[in-house]
Amino acid sequence: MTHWDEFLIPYKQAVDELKIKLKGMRTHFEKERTHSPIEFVTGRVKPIASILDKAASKGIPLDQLETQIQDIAGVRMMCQFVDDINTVVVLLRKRNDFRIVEEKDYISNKKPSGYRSYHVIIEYPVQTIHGEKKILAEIQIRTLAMNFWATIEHSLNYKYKGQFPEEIQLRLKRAAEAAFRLDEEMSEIREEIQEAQVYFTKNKEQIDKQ
Ligand code: 0O2
Repeated sequence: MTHWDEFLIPYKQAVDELKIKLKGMRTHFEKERTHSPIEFVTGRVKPIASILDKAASKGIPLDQLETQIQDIAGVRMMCQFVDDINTVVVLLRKRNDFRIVEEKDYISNKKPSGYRSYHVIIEYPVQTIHGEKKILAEIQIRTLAMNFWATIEHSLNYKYKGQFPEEIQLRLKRAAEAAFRLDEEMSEIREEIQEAQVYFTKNKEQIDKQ
C-alpha cells in the first residue's frame, strides 16, 4: 500500500458513510410523505493530483494537508429550491455525528466567478482499525441550477486552467445570471410544483401496486 492509499483511507470511509447518512435524510422525508429538501447526494474523495495542485497554489506544506485542505472528503447535497438549502443547513446543525467548524455562505455572497453554493465544513470522526481519527470534510449544499452552472464552469476551468477567453467569460457570467433567475422563478411557483409532485408520487404508488 502506498503512502497516499493509506492517507486517503479515512477520507474514503468518511465519504461513503456521509453519503449513506445524508441520503437517509431524503428517504426519511419520502417516508413521511413531505417535500424532501434534498433532491440527491453525491460525494468524492479529491484526486491526489488536485490535492497536490491546491497545496502548491496555496503554499501548504505536505505535512499540513489534513488541517489546511478542508475538502479532501467532499459531499454535495442538491436541492430543488433555494429555501431548501437553509432547511438542510438547519438539519445539519442539529446532528451530533459530526461537529461544524465553519460555514461559508456563497449564496448571499457569491464568488466573483458567479459561483453560488453553501459550504459547511465539518470535523467527522472516522472509526479506523487504529482507533478514532477526526478528519475535515466539506458539505456543499446547492440548488440544481447552481449545480448545473458550477459543473459546467468547473469543466471549462479545467480546460482553460482559469484563463477563460473573453467570450466564454461573458457567456459564463450570463449563464450564472440565468441560473439565478431560474432559481427565483422556481421559488415563485414552488407551491404549484410541490402539489404536482405529491400528486405524481401518489399516482405512481397506485400504478406500482397494480
Ligand atoms: P474541486 O475540483 O471541486 O475539488 P478559501 O481559501 O476558503 O477561499 P477553498 O479552500 O478553495 O478556498 O474553499 P472554497 O472557496 O470554499 O472552495 C472549495 C470548493 O468549492 C472548490 O474545490 C469547488 O468545488 C467549489 N468552488 C469554489 N469556487 C468555485 C468556482 O468559482 N467555480 C466552481 N465551479 N466551483 C467552485 P476545488 O478544490 O476548487 O475543486
